[in-house]
Amino acid sequence: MRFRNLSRPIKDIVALSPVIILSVFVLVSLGTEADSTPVSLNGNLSVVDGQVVNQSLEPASLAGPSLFWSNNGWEGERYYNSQTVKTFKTHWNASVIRAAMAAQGEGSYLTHPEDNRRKVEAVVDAAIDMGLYVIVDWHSHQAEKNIEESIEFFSYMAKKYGHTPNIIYEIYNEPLRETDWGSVIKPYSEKVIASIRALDPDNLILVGTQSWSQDVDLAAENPIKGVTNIAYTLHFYAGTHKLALREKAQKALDAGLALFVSEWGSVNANGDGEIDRESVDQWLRFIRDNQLSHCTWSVVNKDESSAILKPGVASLGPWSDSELTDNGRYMKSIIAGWTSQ
Ligand code: IDC
Repeated sequence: MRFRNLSRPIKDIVALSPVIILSVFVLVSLGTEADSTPVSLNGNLSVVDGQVVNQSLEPASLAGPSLFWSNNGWEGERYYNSQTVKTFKTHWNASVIRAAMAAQGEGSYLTHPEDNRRKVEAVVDAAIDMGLYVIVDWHSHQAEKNIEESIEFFSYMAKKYGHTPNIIYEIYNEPLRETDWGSVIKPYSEKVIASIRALDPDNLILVGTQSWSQDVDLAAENPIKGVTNIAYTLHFYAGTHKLALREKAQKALDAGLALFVSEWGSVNANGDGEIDRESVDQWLRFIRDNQLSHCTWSVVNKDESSAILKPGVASLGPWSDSELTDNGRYMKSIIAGWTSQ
């Protein structure tokens, strides 16, 4: 009745307003759905009571691939770009990607810092653009020998990317078996962590553990104190590492350590050999039960069974299943089926 004095077009609009409001609501929610990314859903990661959690303090369980060593001239460097990140986001449903920046060997950061850093930055920029978490990993087995370079690299990354929720620092891929946790790895880690924390107060930092990131029990007995949002890396290769390593990991979890599986393989520890599906199943159950995150080795077309691409595959993705190795198809099914929370 009150509409009687309004002109006809206005009356039509008023009469249709519930429909208009509903349509706008549907469009906005569709838009939000389409725009949602692992990072928009989970936000800042932190560590609470030995668990990596998202912004709502729910356990965050990410899954994705690890790139191969980034050395100049090695097989893996060509995957350090946005096309690769896009492929993993769009076709593999990955929530995280790991850049294994070579800090050892020919053509690594030690001799070619800018080249290697630029490759990592291309991956980080793409991950930020697409809403993925990204691990920047100091891929070395002897990081304590080059602590100055490590501090230089992580300070640069923290300054440039520390304000984003995306970045995760992995400060030491895999110390060797004889590299002592208490007297070598822990002091190295404390110094690198301090340099990151001076520029980035809160993003997640992953700390490598003795014996190729397996002796998490040693770290649990003597953990790093006085810094927040630290998790320790647990690496396994399903063909080689089985129940004994899970028992060690369980001990560390029981002691309150937060763990992060930043690298694992379905094959043997040398990156080659048969896929061990039974062992992978047991490991994935462990990861699921403890709501850990994981990245699988590796994005490369090298002739080894842990490579996800067949030798000779030149494209940077998206890849057809026939371009993937057996391990590649297997890892795709695992990652694509994982949900981040
Ligand atoms: C391996 C690669 C292999 C390369 C070798 C060089 O698969 O092609 O020749 O590095 O050292 C790790 C390491 C990772 C290894 C991988 C398989 O983090 O760098 O990659 N692995 O051996 N830890 C356990 C296994």
